[in-house]
Amino acid sequence: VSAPPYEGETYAVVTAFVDELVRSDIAGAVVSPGSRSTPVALALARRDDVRLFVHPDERSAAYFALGLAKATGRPAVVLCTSGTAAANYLPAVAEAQTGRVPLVVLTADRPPELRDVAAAQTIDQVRLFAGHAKWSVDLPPPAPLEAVARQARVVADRAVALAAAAPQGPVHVNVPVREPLVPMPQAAPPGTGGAAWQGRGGAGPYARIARPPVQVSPAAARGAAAELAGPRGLVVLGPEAADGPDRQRTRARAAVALAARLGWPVVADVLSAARGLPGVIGRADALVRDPLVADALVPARVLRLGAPPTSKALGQLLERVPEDGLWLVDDGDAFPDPSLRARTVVHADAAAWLAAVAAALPAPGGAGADAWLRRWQLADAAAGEALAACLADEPYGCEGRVMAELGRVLPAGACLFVGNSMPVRDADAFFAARGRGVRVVGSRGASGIDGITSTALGLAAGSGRPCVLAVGDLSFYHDLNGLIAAGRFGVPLTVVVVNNDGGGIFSFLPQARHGEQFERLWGTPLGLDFAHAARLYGASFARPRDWPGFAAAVRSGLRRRALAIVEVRALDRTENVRRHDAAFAAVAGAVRRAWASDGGSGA
Ligand SMILES: Cc1ncc(C[n+]2csc(CCOP(=O)(O)OP(=O)(O)O)c2C)c(N)n1
Ligand SMILES: [Mg+2]
Repeated sequence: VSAPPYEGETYAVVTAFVDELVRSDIAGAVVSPGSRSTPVALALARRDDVRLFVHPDERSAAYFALGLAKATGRPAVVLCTSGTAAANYLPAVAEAQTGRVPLVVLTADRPPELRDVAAAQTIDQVRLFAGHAKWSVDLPPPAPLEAVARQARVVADRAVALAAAAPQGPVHVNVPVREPLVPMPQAAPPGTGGAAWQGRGGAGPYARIARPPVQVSPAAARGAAAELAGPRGLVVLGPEAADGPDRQRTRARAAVALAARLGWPVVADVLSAARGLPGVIGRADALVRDPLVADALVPARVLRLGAPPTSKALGQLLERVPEDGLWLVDDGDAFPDPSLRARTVVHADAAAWLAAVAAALPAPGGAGADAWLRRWQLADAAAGEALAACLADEPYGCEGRVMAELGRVLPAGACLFVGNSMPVRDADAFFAARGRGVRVVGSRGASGIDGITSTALGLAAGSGRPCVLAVGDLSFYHDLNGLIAAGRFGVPLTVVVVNNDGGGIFSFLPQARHGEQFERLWGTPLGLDFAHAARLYGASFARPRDWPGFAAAVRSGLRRRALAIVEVRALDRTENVRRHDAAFAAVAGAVRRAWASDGGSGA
């Protein structure tokens, strides 16, 4: 194989850097237009083994990359030019750090001699995301030095490996380049043929950065098993880190298997891969809102994985676990417990640790579920029936029922991306698609209402599955720009906009009861007609009038394999609070009846 043409030191070094990113296996690259980023953009675009998305809005672009990474668990690359373009990445970078999403952020920059001297389109980009990034590197400008080429390759390998390592997150590589920014073909200087410039032989990376799982010693597993085992325990699975669907499933199954050994119920957040697995409690949020029901469900010991649960009510239940009773298992090095009550935090490969502890426990007795397990299971089943009955009577526009309907309509293997504010909470309470392998994904790191549409489009592009986004009207407005990705990249997405004309969540908060300036400051009705957004971005648009019409619109959106917007005109926001209360009251009644008619539940 003959060496590629030499195009000057900038292209030689930048091409080596990009070659190494690709060899390290990335989910794709999202590039925004600009001049200073030209060498990196061109080097990426020349690769036919990289999925390249050219997105004109950097804020949306970074969120699109976030979605790509969420779909696959592989780091996604974003690239922009110098100046405020780079600053537009901050929201997605912050979400990537807090939500554990692997991202490699590349910002083109002026070389050092042009910084802080009023050069055009130049801001201080060095460590721009420090505090939000796992690693910040300011590369030297390209030079015809072998050490510089080696460094470019090593930094690329380290960036991808570090982003993907638990806790997954963003790394920032600031890339200064000098003019000329376009290729300058010339005779290759001697010594540019080796591994530094051309890469190692074969397809592998220049530096293999390995992190084999640490084995859990049998003694440590026995110790943990002995301490954990006991009555009235609970395994709680929160929102997943973005380490890919395979690892998420493996971890979820390992948690379920350990719980079976312990004889404990498993409670799964809607954003946990365990939701929908057989026997897993999916109605905890609705269950523990009632004080009397919650009293009967306070666990004596808890093993928690993932991020803190979406459900505030469940979080409050966990605050009642006795001292010494709360264990966390964290794949990374964090202390993800805002209650500050965890007694034991295990930093380990969670799946391996769970399996080792399960193996150290005796097989379950087979005497049938004990009273505690049975109490949870009866309650979950009763809650499911009560919610189904209650929602079936709800008029068109009831927000909770939107989620219940989606549970019926989504095909097996589909993805549901839930926006922040009420959609994720309503999905936690009301979405059920048992046993059909619907993957539910959200962005609960920093829980912003920005970038939701772009993240969903990135997820759709990366997963290749049929995807539905459920999003509030303010959140949808916030990232209208993101819709451009659907048509540009041919990414199909069905967007269900739950339009309650404002921030529905605030009606659940004390600000609503206080009342002063409520609509002006929190309700914030925008009065937008989203049909115009559909027209602008070439989407189909439907505004159904009843539930059969809603189901038909979502199905037809999915069949269309393009951008489809389905707007649900929701009930009044105050009415929405009443209907939530009524549904949860129905659950409480049903659970108490179920327990009363079952002597064995012990409640
Ligand atoms: C970027 C950002 N700005 C502001 C907020 C605060 N916030 C939380 S929920 C919400 C209202 C969201 O309204 P909508 O998307 O319509 O959802 P709904 O509450 O109606 O379900 C706001 C402004 C936020 N989380 N993120
Ligand atoms: Mg709203």
